Amino acid sequence: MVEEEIRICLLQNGRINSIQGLKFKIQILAWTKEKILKNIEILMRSKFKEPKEAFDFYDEDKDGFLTKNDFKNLLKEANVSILIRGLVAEFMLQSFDKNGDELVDWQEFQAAIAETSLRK
Ligand SMILES: [Ca+2]
Ligand SMILES: [Ca+2]
Repeated sequence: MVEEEIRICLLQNGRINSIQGLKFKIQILAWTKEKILKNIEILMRSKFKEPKEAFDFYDEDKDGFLTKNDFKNLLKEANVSILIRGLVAEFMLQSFDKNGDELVDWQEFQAAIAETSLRK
């Protein structure tokens, strides 16, 4: 699924509050995992020397945790459309966050990154 198709789906569906919307959300999440991680990987490779540098950069308040908003900033730089950025940020937060505190610490971030080919 390409970004343009998602855009069209969004326009057709309007609000995501129905079964149709739920199906659509699942489609996005499936698309997200491969495509978004790839985009992030490219972003990280071009902008940062190592994942820790990226983590520290997006941890704006330097408290050692990434929030949903931090992920939105990351996705913005990874050229993810603003239409799906919130949804994707939510998805990333939920899939990276292992202890359920709605925050992603360095350990969790590192573990998530290790699943991609970003490994050094
Ligand atoms: Ca933070
Ligand atoms: Ca966490």
